Amino acid sequence: MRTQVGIVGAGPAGLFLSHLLQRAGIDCVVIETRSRKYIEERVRAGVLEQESSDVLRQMGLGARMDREGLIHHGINLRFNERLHHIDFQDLVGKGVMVYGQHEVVKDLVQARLDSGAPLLFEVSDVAVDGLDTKTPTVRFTHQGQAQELVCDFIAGCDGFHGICRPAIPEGVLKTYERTYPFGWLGILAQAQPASEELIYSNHDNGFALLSMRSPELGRLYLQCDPEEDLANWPDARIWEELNLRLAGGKGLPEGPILQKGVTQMRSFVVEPMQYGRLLLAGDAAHIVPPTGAKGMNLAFADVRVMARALDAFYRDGRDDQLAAYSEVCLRRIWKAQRFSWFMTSLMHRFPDDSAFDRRRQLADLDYLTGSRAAMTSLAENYVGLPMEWALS
Ligand code: RFL
Ligand code: PHB
Repeated sequence: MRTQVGIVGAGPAGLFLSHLLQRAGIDCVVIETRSRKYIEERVRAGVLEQESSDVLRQMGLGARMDREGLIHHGINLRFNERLHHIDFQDLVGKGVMVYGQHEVVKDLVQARLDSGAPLLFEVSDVAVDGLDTKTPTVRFTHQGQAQELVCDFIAGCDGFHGICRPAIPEGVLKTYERTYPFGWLGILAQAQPASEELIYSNHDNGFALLSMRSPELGRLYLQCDPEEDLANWPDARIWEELNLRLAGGKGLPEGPILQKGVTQMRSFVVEPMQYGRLLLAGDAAHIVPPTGAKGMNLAFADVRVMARALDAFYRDGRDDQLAAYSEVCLRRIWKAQRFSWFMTSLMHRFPDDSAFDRRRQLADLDYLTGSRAAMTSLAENYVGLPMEWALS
């Protein structure tokens, strides 16, 4: 098999890239180790920056999002038993779209299959080689047949645990990493969300977040131990703790819990995000803790920069944008890393905090919610910083 761009991974990065390339008239093949059902049911992120939803809409991929997604004009921060609203619309004239990542994935998969373009599920034994040649190759097994996909470029969109990043020779990448002494216990519940907009709560018992997937379906999170055993969290304890941290102990509408899981918190970046003709994007190159709601948006931003650079290569024979791919992406990625770290540090209880640290954290929140300048900065970051397309 021969293609222009071999895309490894059908998460938000790989799927969205396939649409951007198709629109530019560039051939690509997407391969995915999991089944279609699995990726369409994997509950993860829920917030699209304004520009992420705008670009989906412009590409003709936003019809269901516009019907079923929820536009939010702000968020709430809760601490010292009080709720403070941050009005993005008033502060920066923008908002965000609350629409599940798995719904985005479903829409992108359906549109790709409808177009008849190749998207292969349940492949195995995936390997990449020839990365520093003009014909990098993806090898894999599909329906029992060994396949060789010869490409001009490979897009490594295979997430944090993928095979593309480890295929880069040792010594090329520099890794920046921070782990946090807590995780998130996330639930999906058949329960009406108690608030129209998200609530991020800093409580003495730890962080909690109220989000949603629809007016009937709540998505809620509790700060927990990173190695937390779910057996310690029967449904009644989850609701009790959510009630305490989000609503002062009472009044949170409850309902059957449909899914439960624990997520580790990590900040991670590799530099550069490219080697020869392999370009990494999304979680394959960087991870943010979810408190800033940036992961899926960063994946989209990376592949927008990549698609532009590939378009310049095929259309005008220019490779300067490809050469600058990593550097251009990383400037914005580091700002999103900073924001995600800031939100994480602001909202969680750290086990080794002194009484001084705790008072300082609450003063940070008090300052933030009392200062229009500070709220504007938060709003500007949360709705999404402008795209950067070139080095300046
Ligand atoms: P993905 O989604 O991990 O997709 C990678 C795909 O590659 C496949 N794969 C392979 N395919 C072929 N060959 C191989 N060898 C392969 N190895 C792996 C995998 O099966 C998978 O399908 O990465 P991508 O596309 O970079 O997208 C990144 C996002 O998924 C991630 O950043 C977000 O989910 C993070 N995130 C959030 N992001 C936001 O923008 N807003 C949010 O509100 C938000 N909340 C969250 C989050 C992530 C969370 N969890 C569960 C980590 C909340 C949570 C709780
Ligand atoms: C979600 O809805 O899953 C969600 C929302 C905001 C976050 C993280 C996750 O910061």
